[in-house]
Amino acid sequence: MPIGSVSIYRFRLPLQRPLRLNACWLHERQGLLVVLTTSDGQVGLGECLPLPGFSTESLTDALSQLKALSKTLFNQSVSVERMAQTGASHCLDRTLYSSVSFALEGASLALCGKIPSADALTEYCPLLMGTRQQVMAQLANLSGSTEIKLKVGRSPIDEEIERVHDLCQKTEPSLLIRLDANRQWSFSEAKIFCRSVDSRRIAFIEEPLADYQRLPELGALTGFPLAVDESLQVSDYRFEPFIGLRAIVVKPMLTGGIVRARQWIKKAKDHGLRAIVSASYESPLGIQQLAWLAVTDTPGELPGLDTLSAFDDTAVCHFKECLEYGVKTGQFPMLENVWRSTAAH
Ligand code: OSB
Ligand code: MG
Repeated sequence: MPIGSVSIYRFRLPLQRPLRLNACWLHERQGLLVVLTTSDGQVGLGECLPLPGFSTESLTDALSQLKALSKTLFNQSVSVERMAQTGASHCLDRTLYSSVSFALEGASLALCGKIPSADALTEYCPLLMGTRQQVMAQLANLSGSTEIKLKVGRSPIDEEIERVHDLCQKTEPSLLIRLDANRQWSFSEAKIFCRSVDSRRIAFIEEPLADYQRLPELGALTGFPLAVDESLQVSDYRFEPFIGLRAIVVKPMLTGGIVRARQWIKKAKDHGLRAIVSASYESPLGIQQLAWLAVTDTPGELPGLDTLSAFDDTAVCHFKECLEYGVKTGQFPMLENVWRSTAAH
């Protein structure tokens, strides 16, 4: 089905408290809701939400690209089916920002009836972060998860080792821990860490090394279970399995959109690796689309979608209501309309 019109709305979602992401502090998420209407009047929603400190593009970059695209979107050769199948970059024959692909593909998949509009109910991997006390408090609220994820890499290495020991001791031996150091360690710090932690309790550690190209060397030296995450964002990243590599963590908002993410997932499986769908602090719309992807392409894995709890609850509820009303009426109250374009024919 061809596209009849494109509308873009700007939104803000406040976080409950400032969130530290690598070098920057985030107070709210700002993004774009992209509304595609097909020529027969069906509405599909997608979200464009670059993550400061991680995405290469800014929101302004993404909006300019979306505006520049709208003529191409109305070409007769473009259909939501093709976009959902081959990816937005391929279908529109140009290199798109990751967040732009995510939005166009999310809206197209919804229009093709692939992504259900109700919550794709799924369990996710609980995300623990903060001080030792905060982590223990978060742990007390959990029930029955088979894996949890702990952010490391922010305190001196001995303290991080202590935190992990502590967590191992306070939990059942059957519970596996995913760790994530977001490239904060030197090779020698990572080596000390891998040799001091009981690897039988660790599912994998995501990207421990600042010098990330040395990950295979760390695997060969320690045999510690490892995962790649940020590496998938590098456009010329040449994926090669290596000793120790267990999993690929895929963040569709950052790594080229939903269709590209599906290719990464397939590649991981072909190499006998785990593939984990993971969030980049999307709105409830993006999370629902990621949950659909996880249920469809990585059944049996707990996706890393424990990020909605970082937002203000009331704002999340309002946003959900606004989406529901908008799909029915084409109006999105509380959102600022910043662009609208309609096919000439
Ligand atoms: O490094 O995995 C990360 C969220 C935003 C940016 C980077 C990361 C994350 C997460 C998401 O950790 C939650 C998860 O993967 O479980
Ligand atoms: Mg990570």
